[in-house]
Amino acid sequence: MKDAWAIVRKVVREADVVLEVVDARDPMATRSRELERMAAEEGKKLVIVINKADLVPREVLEEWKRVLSREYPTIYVGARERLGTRFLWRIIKRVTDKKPVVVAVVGLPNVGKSTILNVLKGRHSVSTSPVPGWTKHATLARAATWLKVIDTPGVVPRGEEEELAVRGALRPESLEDPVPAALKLIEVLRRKEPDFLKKYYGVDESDPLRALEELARRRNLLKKGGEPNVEEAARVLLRDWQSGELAVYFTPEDYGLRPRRKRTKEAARGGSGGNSSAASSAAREGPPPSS
Ligand SMILES: Nc1nc2c(ncn2[C@@H]2O[C@H](COP(=O)(O)OP(=O)(O)OP(=O)(O)O)[C@@H](O)[C@H]2O)c(=O)[nH]1
Ligand SMILES: [Mg+2]
Repeated sequence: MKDAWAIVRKVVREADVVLEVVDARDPMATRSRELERMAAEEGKKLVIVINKADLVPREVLEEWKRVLSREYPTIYVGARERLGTRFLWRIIKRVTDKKPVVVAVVGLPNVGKSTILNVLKGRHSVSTSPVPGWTKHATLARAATWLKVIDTPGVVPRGEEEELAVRGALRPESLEDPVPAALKLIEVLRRKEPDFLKKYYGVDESDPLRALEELARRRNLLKKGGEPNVEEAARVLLRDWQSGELAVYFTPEDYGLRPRRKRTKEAARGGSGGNSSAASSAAREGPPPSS
């Protein structure tokens, strides 16, 4: 959506606090430096809300919270299941004394902005969907006498199509050819969970393109002549990633970031810590770069 950035800028100007929603499975890749810069330029307080907490273990959420808190106040919630959502209220009150306060909910497509507005509103007020780019307009809701919340359309960061699809920010249908994005997704997810295709689809095939073929065959996605429809298989994969069906996630260490930890036995024994080399090699190979 071309004018999403313009809509978001206007809303950020009207707001006192900006909630930047990111996906818990990969907060680094789904944050937007551009949005963060915009909030700073407009002189607005920004809070990072890590959403979809139900898809990631609590220790990893805590690690992300610690790492991101170095830059912005950060909380994690599972908006759909109403997990930890009382922290939304608390953090808004913590960052501003202003009453009434206007809060803008911003972020990439599909991270759960509209779901968060509904949580604050206390009932279903705006529609939500696993289809990225669902919300097209800014919508204001009064969540309390002192709190107005504005939902915004997801902004698409500049970048390669494949990169965006891997972040769940592009609809697979909108890609002319979804196969390169699916191949990229396979590559990225395999770094984290080498056997995910076997685990989720029963596909045991190391070559990524052949894996898509096998997935097509298993799902009976065939073209007229009977050969596997790899484009459809690619869409299945991208859609499952966007809908949270594939619960693969990344940790700060995958980005070479070290959350401060309590002293572990290993660290006490080994001084510099047992897994620092694993962390730095993960950083070298790198999951999807952040914007
Ligand atoms: N697992 C999980 N899914 C969630 C959570 N919050 C939202 N979702 C799902 O994520 C999808 C996108 O949610 P929306 O609230 O529509 O996301 P959005 O950021 O408003 O998306 P756009 O309007 O496209 O920018 C929907 O299928 C939601 O049900 C959550 O806490 N956990
Ligand atoms: Mg929305």
